[in-house]
Amino acid sequence: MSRHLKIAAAQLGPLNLADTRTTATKRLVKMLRDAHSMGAKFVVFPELAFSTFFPRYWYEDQAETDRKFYEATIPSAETQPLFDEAKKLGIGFYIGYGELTQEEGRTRRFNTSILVGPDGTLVGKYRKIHLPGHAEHKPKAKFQHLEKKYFEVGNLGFRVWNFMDAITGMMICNDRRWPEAFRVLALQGAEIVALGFNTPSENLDYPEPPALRVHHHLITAQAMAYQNAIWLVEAAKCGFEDGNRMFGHSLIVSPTGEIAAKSLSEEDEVICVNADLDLATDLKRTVFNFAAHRRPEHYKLIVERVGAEVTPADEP
Ligand code: CDV
Repeated sequence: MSRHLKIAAAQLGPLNLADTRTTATKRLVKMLRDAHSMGAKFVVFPELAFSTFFPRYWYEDQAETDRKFYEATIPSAETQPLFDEAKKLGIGFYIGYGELTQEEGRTRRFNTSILVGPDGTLVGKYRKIHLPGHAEHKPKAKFQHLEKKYFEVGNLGFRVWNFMDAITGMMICNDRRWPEAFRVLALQGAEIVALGFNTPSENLDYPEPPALRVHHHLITAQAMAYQNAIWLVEAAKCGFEDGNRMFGHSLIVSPTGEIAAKSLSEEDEVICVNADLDLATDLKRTVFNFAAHRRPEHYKLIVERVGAEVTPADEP
């Protein structure tokens, strides 16, 4: 008898600057109930799920951003209803938020996600490691991508937890483009990887066709799921946030690399799959039997070198 877990991705449509945490939380609670009615036991919500995607804006006043966009406590009075409802329904969840914390004697800010168990306990925390974008103001650009200004690089590493009888890891948005991150989770036995994202439909740096951006999102999700024999659950925040479009395409990908469910809208939408956690067994026993086939002695450059350097071999 194979093990199953009903998993949902709860995609959030746009949150505008004027929307409050309370508004966001109401919509998250509504989707939690929708997921429950589909039989879901584990729900994945997006990155930075309680506010608009604020790294697109330049703010001079850090105190203002701290107040508007970061959570000093999770849950807070405004976000508590989500945690209460999940506990009442017996649902475990992943959610992303801007974390404001006092550590090492100073104020620190991270782009964070947590795993909350169906009994309401905090099971795991992840702080985003691959921060895209820039730290400096680009006044001529159509919009900003200031994750390097607003967050520090995560300091908790890529870890997994025993969560709802499945070995589960977390990532956030841009991490999904980095194979190294997936492999580090897979080497710890990950069966599920949960990830929330906010991806602008337009490229800030050059005029890339929006369809190509979706294509890259889909091929990386399918490749990472297959090459690591994991269930991959990715939930978007999307639609037009004060006129700034982000794509949807939330998805659940099986360890065989097949898209088991995908959202159709750029609004609040829940997708759900009864995931067979044992579907990866044959892959892990054969082609992706890491212990039998990996050759880390030939992968040393992966950890020794950060940027690419042209270093041709000097012999045939
Ligand atoms: N929130 C993100 O990390 N977004 C990036 C964009 C900037 C490319 C992403 O990888 O989707």
